[in-house]
Amino acid sequence: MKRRKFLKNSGLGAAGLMSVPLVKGCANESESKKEQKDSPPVRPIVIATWDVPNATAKAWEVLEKGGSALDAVEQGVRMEEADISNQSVGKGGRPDREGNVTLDACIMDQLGNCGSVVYLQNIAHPVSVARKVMEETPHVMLAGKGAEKFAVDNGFNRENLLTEKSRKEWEDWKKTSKYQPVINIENHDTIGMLAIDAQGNLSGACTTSGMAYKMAGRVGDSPIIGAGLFVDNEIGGATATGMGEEVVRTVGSFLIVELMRQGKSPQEACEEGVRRIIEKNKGKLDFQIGFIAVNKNGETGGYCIQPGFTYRTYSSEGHQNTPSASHIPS
Ligand code: SD4
Repeated sequence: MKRRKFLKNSGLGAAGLMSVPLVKGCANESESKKEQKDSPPVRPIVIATWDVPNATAKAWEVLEKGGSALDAVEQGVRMEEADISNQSVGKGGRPDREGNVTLDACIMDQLGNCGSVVYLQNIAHPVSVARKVMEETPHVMLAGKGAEKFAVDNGFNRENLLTEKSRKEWEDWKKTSKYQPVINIENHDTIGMLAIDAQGNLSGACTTSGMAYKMAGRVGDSPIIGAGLFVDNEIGGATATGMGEEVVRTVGSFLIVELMRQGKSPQEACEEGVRRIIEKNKGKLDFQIGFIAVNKNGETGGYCIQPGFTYRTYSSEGHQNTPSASHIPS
């Protein structure tokens, strides 16, 4: 679909979507028309943590073809899961301290449905397994061996996710075994993605191999609904990257969506989310957290503790990588 046609459809999608409840709820037709005029038009957009142009381009391609936000975020983050040069996500991810690559991911749609996998091994696309959990099971989260079995039963192939590069780095790390989470790993880290489609619906996904050389069994924020990701179709969505333990402690993404519900802009909400983490840590800030958010109007924001975090957006206005404002100045 050509961009212009897509935009036209976006507008039509918005009008179509909004006319039903407005006509129902209004006393007369002119009131309904006024409310429709006052409602902001749908603004399809994709936003992702870090500079991941292939991922956002893929998600936008899905939206441009009239696809759903849910398909867009799944297809988008799969690009990073498949990219072995990204050692924080999917195949090629850095292992835990025992040499096992263990993946975490979640996905959430416009109806509040969600699915998640934690400590998943040998399966390259955890986000798609998370979607299957959401769509095919009565549960929200599957872990470890059970998640792997579920994936295989549903047609996913088992494969070795530890690349030679990640294995060598792990062998080197074992010489000192010093656990020191790295801030802003090569500007390429956990990927969280949010999208709004032409119908005005919001979805999000988050996927990671977690902190490199973590303890065996450790799970971070990324697959935890409310912590690493949260979407409320009436309000907006948020997602996180960085030290997962700190995001879990503040239920960061849920907090940011609730702050937007109270009237904060996505930028203000991300800043407040980071401020809460800073407050809890009383000045000890030797770690990174980055939040991004989008509201129902397609406005975006991002904020982090340490300089160096960026996020990428793709909309009808074009695509760009934006350096996030940070608590600690650059
Ligand atoms: C985690 N938030 O597992 C993820 C990983 C990450 O920098 O973003 N690492 O805690």
